[in-house]
Amino acid sequence: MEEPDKDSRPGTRMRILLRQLCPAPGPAALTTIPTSAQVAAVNPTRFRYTLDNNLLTPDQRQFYDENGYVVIKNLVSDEDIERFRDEFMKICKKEVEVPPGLIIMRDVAIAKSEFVPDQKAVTKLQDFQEVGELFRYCTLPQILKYVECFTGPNIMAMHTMLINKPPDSGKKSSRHPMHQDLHYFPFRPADCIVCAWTAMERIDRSNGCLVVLPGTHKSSLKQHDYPNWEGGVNKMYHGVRDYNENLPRVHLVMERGDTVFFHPLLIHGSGMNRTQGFRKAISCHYASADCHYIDVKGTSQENIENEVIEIARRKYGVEAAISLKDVWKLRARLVEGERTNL
Ligand SMILES: O=C(O)CCC(=O)C(=O)O
Repeated sequence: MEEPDKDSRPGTRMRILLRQLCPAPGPAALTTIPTSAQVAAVNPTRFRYTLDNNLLTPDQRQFYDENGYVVIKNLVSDEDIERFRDEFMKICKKEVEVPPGLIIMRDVAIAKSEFVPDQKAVTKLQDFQEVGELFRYCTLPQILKYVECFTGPNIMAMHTMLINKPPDSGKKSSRHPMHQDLHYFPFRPADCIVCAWTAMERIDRSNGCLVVLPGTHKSSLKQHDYPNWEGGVNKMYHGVRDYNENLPRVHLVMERGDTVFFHPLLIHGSGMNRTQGFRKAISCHYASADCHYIDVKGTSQENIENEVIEIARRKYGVEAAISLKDVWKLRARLVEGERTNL
């Protein structure tokens, strides 16, 4: 006999339905806003942002609702982290063949210096969905169990990164400007998207930990641009144009294996790496497969759309019209449940 679909649990279905009806506010939110009667009818729990699969405690759910992030200690084993690190080093040293979709990014301060085939030249690997050894991160059962609390049971891995923050060259370009990840995403609703970010070593203020502005996930998507930094800014590192700089900041000090799950509207960034080591973290943005693509033309996201399409054209030598949705459809991978939409 077929097992009943987890999605058919009334609570789960209702929350997903509610999120389809109720996108995060913002210029690019295109679906209809429910009436208060609809909300009351389909919102049976007191938590807006999480589903219950007996994993997050009520306190953790409350914390996420209020702050937009939750840190889970010691979620990824040393052994797995060593494997990710080994694969990363092999890619840097060109010891393995890499798939065409992988983007290898360099720090602006290093990009123009003499090329050395090791990690010094690489600041970030992006879109590693075809690198099996790294993509294992996105399929780790203990991560997916948490992800399900945010996305429901049909889970897509949408965007993957291994960030290798280099020692700052003195130009402060190792910083990551404060931003909302939703700026990069042409899919909604925002509440069905979550980032898992795992520290691959102890990360604190000395080597550039994540900095978050708690509660900003409740705000709308803001205009992003390249910040006007004297020492240069890395490619695609857009920052929020205006935000209240007086809002309290939290520096997330994390040990190796600790994982933070955060909402795509949470304003966050990371500081300079003042040490001589390369600070590593691995991350994946997940979304419910029930999300839908939106057209970002005419919205604040048009600038990133143009940039991403230009990069994809150059990378694949595509002359024909290619849309942002095409790029994302190519990246996206089902990791659990059914590929219903995305
Ligand atoms: O790992 C970091 O330094 C920040 C990463 C980040 O926020 C991003 O790439 O969106």
